[in-house]
Amino acid sequence: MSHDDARERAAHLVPQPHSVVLGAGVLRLPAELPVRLDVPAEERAAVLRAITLLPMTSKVVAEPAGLQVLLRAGATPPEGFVLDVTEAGVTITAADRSGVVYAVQTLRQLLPDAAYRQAAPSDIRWVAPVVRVEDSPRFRWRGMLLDVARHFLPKREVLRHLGLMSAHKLNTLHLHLSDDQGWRVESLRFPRLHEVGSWRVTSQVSHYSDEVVHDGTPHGGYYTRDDLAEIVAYAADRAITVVPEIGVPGHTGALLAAYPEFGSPSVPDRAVHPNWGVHDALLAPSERSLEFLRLLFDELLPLFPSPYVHVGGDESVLRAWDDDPVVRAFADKRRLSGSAEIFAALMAEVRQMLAEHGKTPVTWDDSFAAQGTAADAESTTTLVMAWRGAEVARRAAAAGHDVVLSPVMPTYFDYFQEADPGEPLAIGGPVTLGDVVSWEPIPQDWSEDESARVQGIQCQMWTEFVDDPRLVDYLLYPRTCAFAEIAWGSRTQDLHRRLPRHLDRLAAAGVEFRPLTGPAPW
Ligand code: TNX
Repeated sequence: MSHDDARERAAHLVPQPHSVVLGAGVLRLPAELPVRLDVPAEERAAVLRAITLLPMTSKVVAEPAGLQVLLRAGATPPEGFVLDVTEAGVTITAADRSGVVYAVQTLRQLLPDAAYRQAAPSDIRWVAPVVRVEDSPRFRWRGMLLDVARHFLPKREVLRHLGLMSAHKLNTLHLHLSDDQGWRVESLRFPRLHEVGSWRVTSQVSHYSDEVVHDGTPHGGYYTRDDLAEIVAYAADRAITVVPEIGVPGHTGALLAAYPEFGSPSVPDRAVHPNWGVHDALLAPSERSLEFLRLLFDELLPLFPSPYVHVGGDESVLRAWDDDPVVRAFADKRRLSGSAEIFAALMAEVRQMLAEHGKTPVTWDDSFAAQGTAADAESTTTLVMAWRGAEVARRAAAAGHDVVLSPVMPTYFDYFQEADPGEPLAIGGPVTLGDVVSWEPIPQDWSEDESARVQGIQCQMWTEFVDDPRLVDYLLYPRTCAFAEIAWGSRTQDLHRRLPRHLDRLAAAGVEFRPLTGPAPW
């Protein structure tokens, strides 16, 4: 019975590995797993923390053991692994720490679903099938955006999503920390950012009309510096990089509610915006606001070891600059004419600030497109995140930018999952599970050079309409399972066969995914 179950689990892995060779028999793992490490000294602690992702406890031993980990440069492709389960024990071979994490996550899927619970019944038998799995990812950026600005997500939820991302072999969390509707990072230097910028009156905009209903209940929250350090460390243990987004010059309503002096005076609204949509709030480039940004980045960037920092650049309504004397002075000094040149100059200044911290900037594709001919060659150091489709992505790639593909269709998971009146209110769509499953991110007519610019793909969890953490689960899963297969580059197209069994794992983990049978009532 348990033999069949164990073998069946090897046929229901998500994402589907490149090679799964099933042998005969099973391995029963003890409640306390003897572990032998053949890893460089400086990696030992991290590898041991990766092993704690397994449900049983472990003890390090010197001799051939239940689990052997071999970490050696070049042993596999980057982030890849070989997981060899025999009747005698498990051997993990990897070239880097991420590979070890993914081997451990794969082994966890080979165990009973209770491996996904916080605690398992004490009489459980941890049985894995005899199998050899060889695997490595297609894309190096396998991202998920969490918009914690529109609706704050408590730290515990962010940590939980990091755990789920890692289980699906996603490796980049794009934390959308600032927007018109909220600022979510503590600042010691500019405390009004979190004191003022993190609170607003909640609102809900009906999807079917423009009626705005303010319910008058304040909504807010922010992460302290210690919270962020914890999030970053928790992510690192799961092979995930946290890329922070502090966006300029648009989407700065919360920042400007806290520090109006850095905005253009013609935009009168100085509150943290209670409703959705593209707003006029606009940071005004001036020597003073550049100094503010410099000090802000000096304070915040050291919290994030990520080589990338996202600086927005999207949906910036530039008309507020037209008659702003402060912006005029900034432009005159640099001999700039027109808002496109001013925009490009501001983004170049920001790029320079990031460079001083050794960071590579990321912007939305609007920023690439808006800069037009004003862009200098050096601007191609910016990674372009293309949300408006393949055409703009291709132009960015052809211009020499690295790109991450995050097109609305099918990576905006804030959209309805089906055109079904029973679905909870969402922002648009639908983006169906099938749309995600059948997505090929790079169109066939792209040249080799253009394709090589694609660093990876990203799914988006915007939260304008998502005021309950349960709804985040519902919208992310199961679409994220399909997304993870595309990001990983699984070659099979039979997710529909494997998904029901995989959702049992997520159920054990307490994920409130959308049932395959249709909408759950809310
Ligand atoms: C567009 S993607 C946006 C977000 C919204 C999202 C809603 C991008 C650069 N801008 O600000 O949250 O649509 O689906």
